[in-house]
Amino acid sequence: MLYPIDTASRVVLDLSGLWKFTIDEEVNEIDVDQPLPTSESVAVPAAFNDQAVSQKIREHTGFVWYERNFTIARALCDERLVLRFGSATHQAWVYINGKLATEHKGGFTPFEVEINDFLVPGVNRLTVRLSNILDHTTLPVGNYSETKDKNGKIVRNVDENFDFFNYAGLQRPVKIYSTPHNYIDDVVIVPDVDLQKGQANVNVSIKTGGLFDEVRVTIKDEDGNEVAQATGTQTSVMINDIKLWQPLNAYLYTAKIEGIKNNKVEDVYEEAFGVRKIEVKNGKFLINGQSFYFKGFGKHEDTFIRGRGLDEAYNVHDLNLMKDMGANSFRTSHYPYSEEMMRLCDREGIVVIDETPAVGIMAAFNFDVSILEKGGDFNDDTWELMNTSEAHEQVIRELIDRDKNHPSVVMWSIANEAATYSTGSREYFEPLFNLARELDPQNRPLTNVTIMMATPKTDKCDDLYDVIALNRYYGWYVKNGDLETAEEQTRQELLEWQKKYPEKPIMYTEYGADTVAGFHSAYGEPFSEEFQEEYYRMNHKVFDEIPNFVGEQLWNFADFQTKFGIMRVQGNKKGVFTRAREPKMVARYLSERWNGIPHLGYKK
Ligand code: GCB
Repeated sequence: MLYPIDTASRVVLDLSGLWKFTIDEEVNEIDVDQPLPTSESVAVPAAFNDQAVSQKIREHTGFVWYERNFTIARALCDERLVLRFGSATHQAWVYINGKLATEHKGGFTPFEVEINDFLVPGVNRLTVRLSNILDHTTLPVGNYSETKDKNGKIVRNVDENFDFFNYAGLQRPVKIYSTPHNYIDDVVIVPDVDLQKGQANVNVSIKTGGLFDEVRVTIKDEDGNEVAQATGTQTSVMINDIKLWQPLNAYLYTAKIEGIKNNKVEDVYEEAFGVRKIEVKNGKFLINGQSFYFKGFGKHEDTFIRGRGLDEAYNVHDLNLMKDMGANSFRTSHYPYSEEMMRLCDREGIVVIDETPAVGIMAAFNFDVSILEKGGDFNDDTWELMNTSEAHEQVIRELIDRDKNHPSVVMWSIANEAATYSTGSREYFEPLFNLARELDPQNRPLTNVTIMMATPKTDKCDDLYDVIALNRYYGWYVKNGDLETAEEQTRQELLEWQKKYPEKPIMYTEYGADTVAGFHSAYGEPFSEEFQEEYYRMNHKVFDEIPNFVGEQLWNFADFQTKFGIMRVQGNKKGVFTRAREPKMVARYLSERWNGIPHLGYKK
């Protein structure tokens, strides 16, 4: 799906700003033919939860309503008009002037609908009903229950099967864009790079709506100079003397696509792309033929007041903090991030592991590896309880469709910490891995980010992963505070993986320790800033001994909000930065380490 941009043939109207808002108490039915009966305001894009200063609203589970009016200028009325949501969390029903225009399930991917037939002259009313319910059919997974209060009213409850706050609402931009009635619908760009010759054969496939006599593709360099041209909807162009997209040294070409009818350019769209080659071989992760070492973070879209709402100032600031520390990459833990962030990463040369919202596919959360050590088949009911295949398939389709052209995306993460050690996991995952391989036009590597219980002995799906990605908490959830034993356990497990799969690169996608900013300890006690640093030093010592260990993405970039629970005080404190992005003590050590490790060619 194309990102909406202004071009010579397209206009984008941004519906960000203040909308009307109400939670649905499910007492009186909301009549979509009437204006929403509320005087509450909410800002879009942002989660609704923290805006209201009301516990009832913040913790509301069920349905909420958004509404605003819009007017289409006369000059655009004859164009094709498309209403597009960057996301709507987690399920949306969209009404225009009281008529249902579209529905969408899944809270982190865009969707759109042509609205011409719904419009009236003058002021139009856009109403959105949203659900933030998560259950065993959705991604992420929630444990859903319903009770009745003393008046017989339904009380809905979601116990999140994951460790982040269930922010919801219209958290990404809502836009209307125009196109001519003959239009460019999608563009797929696949650069086939010959590193020796310094050339790339760039395959460009274009999907159109309506009819063109001809479709023209012009490739421009960063200075706007034309470097190649071709015609056709399935075409390829050769670029000589290529400038590669490199980590932290991005170069973006632009494909200008023109749909021509009666010798007139009717529609124009421009898509930026990078020329780069990703390979996994001999235990290495290669970018442009050189071994890449991942240095960075698991993150969250999580800021004060906005929740998971898009904040481009935070995005720019976060990437600048990363660059300052010598980091080069992050994972979109635990859901697809905004398109604006993906475009920024393309521009900045930040390397991204792009993750689906498949988190919580596990019946019982546990870090206790010992229960598996008895051998034999292990069944924790996950694959009987969970019914997420359909949602998983849908989101793999939508994510790859959305992000397929981004040079920053170097690998897909199919899930975070699913019960891949449990009987039934293989039957669940194999078709999903096959689907992702079939769908990605750039054939990127795939991984599943594994929980501690998925070891070389117990993981039933590990042969499907191109890269072994490990979330490990030796010294924190296991052997808390005992870094000596943790070091041994870390070493032993990494060596076991390397032995089992000598050709697969191994990386950490999570490791960390909750740390209260300002808490110090002469004894390196857990939760102190000293412990956080010692914990990372221990891990890094082991990483550097393992030849096929190709990356360290720690948990987490910043402290973030979670649900309440005895394990969390004002959220998860594993940040290297506080939620306000102030560095904890460990940031200096990490900065020294990472600035000393080259992005490419560290472990040859
Ligand atoms: C994990 C999860 C992550 C949690 C983290 C923690 O394994 O993937 O979502 O936040 O552990 O801090 O417990």
